[in-house]
Amino acid sequence: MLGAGTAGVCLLALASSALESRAEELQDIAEHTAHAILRSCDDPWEPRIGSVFLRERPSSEGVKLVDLLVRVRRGLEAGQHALHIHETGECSPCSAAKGHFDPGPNSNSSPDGNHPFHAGDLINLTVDDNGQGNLLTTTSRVTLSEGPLSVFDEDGSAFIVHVNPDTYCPDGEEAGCAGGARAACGIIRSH
Ligand SMILES: [Cu+2]
Repeated sequence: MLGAGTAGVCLLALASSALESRAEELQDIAEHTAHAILRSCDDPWEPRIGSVFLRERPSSEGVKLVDLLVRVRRGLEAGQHALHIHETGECSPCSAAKGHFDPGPNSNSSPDGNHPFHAGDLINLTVDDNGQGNLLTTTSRVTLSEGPLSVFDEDGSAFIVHVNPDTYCPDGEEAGCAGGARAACGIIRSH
């Protein structure tokens, strides 16, 4: 028969192994965070106009989900703005971010050509009359951790906020349907 002391030790061992696995889980999550500082495309010397925080977490099925918290504080006109992950981690100039992030065997990063089917396509960001915009959204199309959908591929990735809203191109290929000119850019950096 086990004494009270042995049971206590067992409980302690259980509790500490649960704690350890929780700590590992948290560390895992913490390893997969990233951020981007958004800067104006018109004036690259303009200080940051906003930021994006990214966090990868597993869904209940173990699918990798990435939460994105976008905050804009100034520099953008009121209204809706297309927001995408673009395929290259370069913002000088904003066109250096190239097309929409779309890895994979059938990759087609053409902004209007394969929209809204790119892996990097997101939803519109709304900016209010005070120039403030906040968006919390989740995507399963990209990952921060290693893998075929990782934004941290050889040449990295960047966020682009566009001047106009994304219409999601319901009529197929149509110039400007993915938001037109580029308003802001931010290189995605891992923590
Ligand atoms: Cu874009």
